[in-house]
Amino acid sequence: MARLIEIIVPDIGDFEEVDVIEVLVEAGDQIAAEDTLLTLETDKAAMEIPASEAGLIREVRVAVGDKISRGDVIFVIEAGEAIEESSAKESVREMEPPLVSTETNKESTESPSPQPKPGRVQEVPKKHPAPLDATLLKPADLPLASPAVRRFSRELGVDLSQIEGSGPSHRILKEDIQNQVKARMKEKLGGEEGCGAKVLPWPKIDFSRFGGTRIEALSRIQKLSGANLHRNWSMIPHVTQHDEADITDMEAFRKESQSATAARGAKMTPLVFLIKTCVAALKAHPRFNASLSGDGESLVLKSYFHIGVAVDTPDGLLVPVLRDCDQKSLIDLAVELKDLSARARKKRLTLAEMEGGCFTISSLGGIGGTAFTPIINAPEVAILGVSRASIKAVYSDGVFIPRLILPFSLSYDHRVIDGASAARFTQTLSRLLSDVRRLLL
Ligand code: CAO
Repeated sequence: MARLIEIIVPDIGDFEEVDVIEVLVEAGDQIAAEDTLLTLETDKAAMEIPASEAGLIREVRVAVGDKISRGDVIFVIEAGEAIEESSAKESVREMEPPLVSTETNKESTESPSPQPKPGRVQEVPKKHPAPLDATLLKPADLPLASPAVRRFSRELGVDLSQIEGSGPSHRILKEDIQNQVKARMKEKLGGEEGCGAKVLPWPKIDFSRFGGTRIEALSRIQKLSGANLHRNWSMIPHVTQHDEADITDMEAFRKESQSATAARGAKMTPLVFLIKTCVAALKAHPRFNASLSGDGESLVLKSYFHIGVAVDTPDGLLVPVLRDCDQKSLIDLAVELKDLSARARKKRLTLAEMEGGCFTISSLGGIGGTAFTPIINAPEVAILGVSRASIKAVYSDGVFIPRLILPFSLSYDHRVIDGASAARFTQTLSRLLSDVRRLLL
């Protein structure tokens, strides 16, 4: 059984003409007991006014900026059975029966009020229960600021809860709001310190204006690796050190070892030697076999040697990891590489086979090119890009001799590795590749 009840401002102490700074409900809202209806503000404090009964808001007779005093009607609510049971209180004004009728309701206020449903609204009895109880008034959980400052923040759309006040007891001052707005604008423009550099929105272009087009969706792997590459490229300060190695002797040995490798169904490629060489270089330069801690405060140095190898698949790039490469022979590694790359291309790798890497090798040597800048595979701190070996004339003892030269490029995280260390690392690689017997030492 529903009843219409006018909610009036209770005794809020010695205050008259108090500012309404927030109205949190509107006509048609269903409210529960103790839901905050509005926030008032005096010169000294802000107060929330909660409902003491559940019901349906039929009329809102107050708006932000209004000044209200004790006895002013602020809401009309339609309460249910529960209301009848509670005791009558003086903060509820008796309503005349016409207010119950729809027509009278319409005239009584400009704010739209939901039509009472036939049969739901009853005649109003002489005394009403109180939906608003002055004892429920509570200080609003608002940051300390004067009404003028609050008004100013509302005008500029600044959320006071985001501001640390610089006044006494962290009171928010007008200057704090101005500084917040300035900081936000600077942020949007890229900041003064960024020389005005800002990230422009991605260009939206209708390419069909210039000729025929066709849409091809990215594969799931491309999307996943794209997101990783984007993060790594934009978050890691990359530097790439280019170097080369004379692999003439290594190439002779590689060819010699081919039949033994073939006997196990695999192929001995320069990449297999590179895996072993990288392990030796990581042992000599432990900072390359490390990861930055999440907070960037320390390095996690690893004493295991798991090498990731970038594999080009029809669906995108995958990086299976060969574990404990320090404990495996060249032929073992060749066999494992063949298996992992074949399964990568058939989408048969498990997640476990793609994690735990210490260092990655990306070899484009089978395809071509003289140098490139590989992107570090976070949380690793370096990656080796390998290009195609070719015969070059090398000046030695007064003559030019033909040698097979392998170009490679080391990208490293400059937060962890400095340039001199990177040059030393690539020189170690170069020395080892030039004389692979050293790997046995
Ligand atoms: N210089 C000259 N020849 C090279 C070479 C090099 N650096 N590296 C490989 N070769 C030769 C091999 O010896 C092989 O020769 P044969 O056909 O005469 O035997 C041929 O090139 C093809 O090698 P491969 O590609 O089959 O084998 P691999 O061990 O070198 O590489 C794999 C295996 C899986 C890494 C490779 O197939 C692959 O997918 N590479 C692409 C990686 C990639 O896309 N990286 C870019 C990522 S973005 O950073």
